[in-house]
Amino acid sequence: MAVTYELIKTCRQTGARLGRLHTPHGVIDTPTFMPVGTQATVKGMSPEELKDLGAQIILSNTYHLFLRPGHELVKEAGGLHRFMNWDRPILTDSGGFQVFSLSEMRKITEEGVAFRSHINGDKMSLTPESATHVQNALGADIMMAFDECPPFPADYEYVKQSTERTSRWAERCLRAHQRPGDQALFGIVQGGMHKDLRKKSAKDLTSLDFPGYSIGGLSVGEPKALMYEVLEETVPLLPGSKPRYLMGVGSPDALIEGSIRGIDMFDCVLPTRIARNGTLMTSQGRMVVRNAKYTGDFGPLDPECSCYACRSYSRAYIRHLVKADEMFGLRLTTIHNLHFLVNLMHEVRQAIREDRLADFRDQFFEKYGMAEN
Ligand code: PRF
Ligand code: ZN
Repeated sequence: MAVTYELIKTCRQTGARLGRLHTPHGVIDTPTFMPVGTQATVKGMSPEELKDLGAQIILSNTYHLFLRPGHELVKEAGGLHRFMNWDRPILTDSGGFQVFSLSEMRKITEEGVAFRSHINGDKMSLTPESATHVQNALGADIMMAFDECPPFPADYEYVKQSTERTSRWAERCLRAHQRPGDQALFGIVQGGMHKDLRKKSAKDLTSLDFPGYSIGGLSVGEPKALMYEVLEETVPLLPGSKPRYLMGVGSPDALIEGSIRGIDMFDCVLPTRIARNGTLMTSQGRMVVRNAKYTGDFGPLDPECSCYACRSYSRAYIRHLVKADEMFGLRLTTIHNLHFLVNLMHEVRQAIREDRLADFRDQFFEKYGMAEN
């Protein structure tokens, strides 16, 4: 078996799950946050730095690696792990989301998606079969079924057609999968914000018996309260013996609220993206280090943080680097934000272990402030 989920315990205060994912490249403690390495690199970070801050798994993208440098080249290099020198677990997304957010002139049919490359305009296509084969060539420990993430808002009839097509695609992905022995293929539940469509999607996918389930189609512009509502309706439809992955969600508040609702895995570009414009996640909430008030501030980014940046450099210095567009500044802010989320999940797991995740949430929000939107 490529990936097995071991449930250690559930939090008596919240029902959140403490577990372990066993993969060919090692164990992942869950709930976990996965840093995003879209183009076979987490922007600015070496694999050693990622390990030092505690990352146990990273995510990469089929869409990007398919377009450049091509999955055949990655396969020739010995697979994605060898190509990028990361020997811990990797998860690849299927391209079913990126093709909709990045490419132009995409056309969706029962067969798959035809689109133009956002890099050079070339005509390309991805189908359930080709997205699966590209991921087989990349060789990640966990791969995703090819899906469509409907926009928000979208009308009911469109979401219904789309969700049913995603179920048919999921079955084709399973049939095309060439390495079930060492790569786990997760199904993706869609259904927009509609309870009955989520139900149908979960039923279709669980009947196909995937080794894990993702929840897609959330964090697409809907209010957070609605996302939590849909989560509460969807998670109970998934088997307790399999891992659950909430795709594209990575704000600190959503990591805690998602864990409370039974999610085991999260990913998001948020920490790395905002780091590159000088925004930090800290125990006291978001902080914009470019702000003039930090000009002569020789304290660390976050007094409660033990990351490399906070141990060694001041707000004043990092502010200077970021304002001067120095690469090292972006590396330090990225290290800090990733450490912050990886460490947050460590604290979430400890709170589950001790049956006090609801208390932890309250304490966290008291300092961090209430979540945006
Ligand atoms: N599908 C896939 N990847 C995703 C999503 C999805 O719905 C989302 C939605 N937030 C993020 N990444 N394949
Ligand atoms: Zn720090």
